[in-house]
Amino acid sequence: MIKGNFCKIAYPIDLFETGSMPQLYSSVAGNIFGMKAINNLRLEDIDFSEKYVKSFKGPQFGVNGVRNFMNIKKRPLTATVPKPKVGMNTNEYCKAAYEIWKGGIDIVKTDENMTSQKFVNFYKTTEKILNVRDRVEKETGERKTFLANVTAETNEMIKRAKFVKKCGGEFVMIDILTAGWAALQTLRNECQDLKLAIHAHRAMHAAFTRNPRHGISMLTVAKCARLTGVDNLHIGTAVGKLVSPIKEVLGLEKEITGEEIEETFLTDKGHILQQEWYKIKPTFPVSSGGLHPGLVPYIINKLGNNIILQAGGGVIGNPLGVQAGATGFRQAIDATIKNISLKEYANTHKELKAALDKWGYIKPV
Ligand code: CAP
Ligand code: MG
Repeated sequence: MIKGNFCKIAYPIDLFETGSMPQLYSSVAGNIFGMKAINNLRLEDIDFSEKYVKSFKGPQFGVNGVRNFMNIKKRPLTATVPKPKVGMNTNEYCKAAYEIWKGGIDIVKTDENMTSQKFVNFYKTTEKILNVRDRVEKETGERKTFLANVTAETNEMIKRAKFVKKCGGEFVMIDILTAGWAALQTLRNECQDLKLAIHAHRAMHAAFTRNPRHGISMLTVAKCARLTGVDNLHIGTAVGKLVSPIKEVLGLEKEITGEEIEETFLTDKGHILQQEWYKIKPTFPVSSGGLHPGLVPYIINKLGNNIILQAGGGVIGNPLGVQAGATGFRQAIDATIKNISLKEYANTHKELKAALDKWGYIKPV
């Protein structure tokens, strides 16, 4: 079907090797992008057939599974990446993590480019931080978790995932696009046996998702990530520091959490195809990138409670310190859920007040 600048192409299933994400991309997003005959081309979406969907694992835990092991029933989950992104040594990193958890955040996340540099060896840091985690859980009586970034050459990545399990972790994190689909599939298979959940960071996506006239949409990436089996996926904020239009963010949320997606192709709601997800579990949407407490009400009002809210600089940069920063971020979520304005809540919550005095309600431009 061709309509204006859009066309829909149907391929027979036998042209594809089921259960192979790399083969799909080599087929539908391969040489065609380099053809001299075209100036611009954009892959907006793919509608997967039942047979194809069922040839992938999907998330092992999904939204409910993660909520269950974190013992958090309804509110959004909270996460913080210690900043600066790289440069802190293991002790400095663990100290920040202690304060983040202690201040009321559920998840400490690794930054996408912190893997195993010489100042922050993966094995040493993972062992130490999960001990810290155990201590904070005892002190607070709350479940806490660590997203250990295992991104590396594939065999090394699997070794790191096994180590996370050995140290008592629940999660591995992977930069799905820089590691590649095959590496993600291998990790997903391994995590089945290890019973580990997967947090997917999308670093590099904007290199090919950002140009509306050329490349591959984030929707396509997100569908493939859910199909392959990531439990958490970054979807943007609409108000943060990174390009993420609200229409796209809402479309991504719907696609990775829904059971049956209605077609909005060729409408102003976005070029989304119908999709039946069969028994593939929903992936937890992560909203992140330039967030601080003042932006929390906007995001919860738009995306609802079934999200993971991540603030790095917006927690660490609190004038009262890291622990207070974590507390202030939680207070912004508590206030929003209770339907109390941040301004009013800040009268009796000094950590939130300090954050609002610093950042107000500013949306990064
Ligand atoms: C956020 C973040 C994430 C981005 C990625 C960063 O930190 O850790 O990598 O969210 O973008 O390094 O920028 P801050 P996206 O909270 O300090 O901004 O979520 O859109 O994939
Ligand atoms: Mg980051």
